[in-house]
Amino acid sequence: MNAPAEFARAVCPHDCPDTCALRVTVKDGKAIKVSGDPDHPPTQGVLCTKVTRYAERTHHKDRLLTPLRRIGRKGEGRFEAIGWDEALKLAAERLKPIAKRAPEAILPYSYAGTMGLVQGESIAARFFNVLGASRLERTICAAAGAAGLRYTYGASLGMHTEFYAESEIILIWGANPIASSLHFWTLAQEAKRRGAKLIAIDPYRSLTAEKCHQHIALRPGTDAALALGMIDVLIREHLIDPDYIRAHTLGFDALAARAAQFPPSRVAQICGIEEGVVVELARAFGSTKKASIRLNYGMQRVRGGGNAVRAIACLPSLTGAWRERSGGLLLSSSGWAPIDGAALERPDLLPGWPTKLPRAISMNAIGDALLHPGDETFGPKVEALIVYNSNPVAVAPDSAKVAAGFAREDLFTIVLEHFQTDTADYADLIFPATTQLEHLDVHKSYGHTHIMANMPAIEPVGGSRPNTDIFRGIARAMGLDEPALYETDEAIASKAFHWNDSTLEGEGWDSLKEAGWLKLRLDDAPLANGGFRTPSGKCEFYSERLKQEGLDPLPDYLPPYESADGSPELHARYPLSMISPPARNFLNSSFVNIESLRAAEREPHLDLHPADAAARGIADGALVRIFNDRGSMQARARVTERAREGVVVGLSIWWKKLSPDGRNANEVTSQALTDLGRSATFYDCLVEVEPMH
Ligand SMILES: Nc1nc2c(c(=O)[nH]1)N[C@H]1C(S)=C(S)[C@@H](COP(=O)(O)OP(=O)(O)OC[C@H]3O[C@@H](n4cnc5c(=O)[nH]c(N)nc54)[C@H](O)[C@@H]3O)O[C@H]1N2
Ligand SMILES: Nc1nc2c(c(=O)[nH]1)N[C@H]1C(S)=C(S)[C@@H](COP(=O)(O)OP(=O)(O)OC[C@H]3O[C@@H](n4cnc5c(=O)[nH]c(N)nc54)[C@H](O)[C@@H]3O)O[C@H]1N2
Ligand code: SF4
Ligand SMILES: [Mo]
Repeated sequence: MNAPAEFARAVCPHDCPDTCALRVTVKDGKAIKVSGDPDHPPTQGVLCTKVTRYAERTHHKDRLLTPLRRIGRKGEGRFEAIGWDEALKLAAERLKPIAKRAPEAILPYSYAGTMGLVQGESIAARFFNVLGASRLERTICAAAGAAGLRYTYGASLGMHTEFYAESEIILIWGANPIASSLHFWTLAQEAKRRGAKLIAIDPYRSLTAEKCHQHIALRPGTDAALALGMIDVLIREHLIDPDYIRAHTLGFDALAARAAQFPPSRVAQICGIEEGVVVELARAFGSTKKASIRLNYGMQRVRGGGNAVRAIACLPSLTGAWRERSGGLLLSSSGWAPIDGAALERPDLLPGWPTKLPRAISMNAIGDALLHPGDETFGPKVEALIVYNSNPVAVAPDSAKVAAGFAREDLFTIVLEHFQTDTADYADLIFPATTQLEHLDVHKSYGHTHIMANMPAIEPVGGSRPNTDIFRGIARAMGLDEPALYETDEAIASKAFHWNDSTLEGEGWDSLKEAGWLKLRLDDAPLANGGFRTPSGKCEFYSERLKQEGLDPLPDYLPPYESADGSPELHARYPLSMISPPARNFLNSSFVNIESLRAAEREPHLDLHPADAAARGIADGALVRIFNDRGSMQARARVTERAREGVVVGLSIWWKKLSPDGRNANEVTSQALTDLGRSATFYDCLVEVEPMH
């Protein structure tokens, strides 16, 4: 007789703003179904298609079940199974002498494979801190926007997603929520039913853009010009809130002068849109205080991404939209939970803390970093690399260099993974990691205001272990005796938050575990009466801090590195801008190996405008080669007006080895960094496309 089915409660660990509450049906020790928790207000019982397949992913036949040692060439993917003791011993033997001689030659590489605070950077960070390893700038995704808001608001302050449902106009700006944040789309739909106007600002007619009332298809990387043009119209047409500006902002006159350089005619030219569209957009936004912007990351992956966020962030402060809880903007609520980062990561364990820290290496230039021979300025050559919660060989830009770096025979690489990814193929040792259904964790969210607890629903599959356990094991095998390395997951989880913070008063780890989630106590309209966290306490249109750093104190439009304006010569050779935003059925490169989801995406496609296709003799359905000086990839052309003229779109991020030519969009993307925040510039990329014969 089979055991009866039971539910366990979990949290979606993926890099998605929605952070859903999950119900896991467990039978005979196996997860057989994962569904959305109907009791969790942000989740409302609904999951995206990807995560309804989480049981399929967890019990997939390709799950890594034992440690593996490489027996083939790097990248070839041939391994043999070994026991845990032997694997940990091998790791320790290689790492110990490097740690002794040149600790900075050891580099962690991780991102948000899991957003969990325990399986993310707790024991891992402590381990690298104790060693004095190089630090990693974790800036692949959100750093430009975060910096833009930090200079303007003092922090990533903003609206609560739930109140978008009450907005009268929503600008969905550089965001594709139907694919990337489904629960926000539900709220936008509710607003629409109540009469709100939805406007998408996106070079591509995404799944979301096609369902909005209006779609403004600007050129990639020109958002700052559009926002400055709106500012100019708002000011000239007196659609601003003088009292809010006087009380809560700094630098209005200087901003007005800057915006005056962006009349609608110039903006139209820069963005490749009609002049009237700029004027109408400003009027629509200025017509009501219940005007909101769902700002997202798609618009900041270009050279001027930080400035663009700064320019857009000025808009609700000019119109006083912040006075309403349904007015303002949201980029991320990630910083609102009172996380105790010092307790989790223990930076005080760093050898030179707090004055002389080990060097930091940008994850966005990992290719160059791995290929660097080492010198005075760079410091020691990277000799050991430990990858967890990330798949850099597929997701990092300028992939040929990344792969060449990973292929270095003298580099010792450890990868902690669920599956044998493109990155794992280059490992010397692979350690099998547990999934969210098998380990304990705690979460904040970057799209809602709940903190959440994830309790294991099943035992670890095969011989897999939680990241924390794997790092404890390596530490023990290296003979490290720092007690913080051996704290239990539950002890770490219990101190992840400042429980005495006003947002969590009266709560604690036990009540979080008991309830599954807790809503932070926050003001409904956090900026209605000011409350910016800049040095001046105001919304800083003009930033003295930027000036002191030798940067422009006012937001400006910086043409993309790779564009007709930014690099005319390059543009003459490679006239098409390529963007590679997420495909609906993948989550970054996660889920690409889940057959049902890959089948839904079919194969790598390239969407291109009929005029661009005709000029190159490319028919719908033809195989094409996309290339620039960095590399090339192949895809199947879809000739469609979804792509605006001059822009090609390759939805991503494919596993290279599951693509017909073993390549993906990052063959052509660059390692250049954004103006603010040193973020990646995935959508600042010129290419040419030709039919394949
Ligand atoms: N299904 C799915 N969901 C995901 C992810 C996934 O891979 N798959 N990834 C997760 C992660 S890590 C992140 S960061 C978020 C990303 O999700 P979003 O923050 O929504 O960002 P993107 O999907 O990168 O881009 C959103 C839209 O911006 C457009 N865009 C590109 N360049 C520009 C530009 O210069 N200006 C403007 N205005 N728009 C531009 C793109 O065409 C795209 O339709 O989604 C998360 N959710
Ligand atoms: N061309 C292009 N490139 C992009 C982007 C783009 O839009 N276009 N988007 C960029 C963005 S926004 C981001 S955030 C990055 C994302 O890049 P990554 O953070 O690398 O995201 P994933 O590709 O999903 O890889 C996460 C890996 O972590 C593993 N993992 C998950 N949970 C655990 C765990 O508990 N333990 C261990 N050990 N492993 C785990 C998963 O199996 C998966 O292979 O990619 C960037 N790259
Ligand atoms: S990926 Fe996002 S929408 Fe899908 S289940 Fe996870 S949190 Fe929810
Ligand atoms: Mo991201």
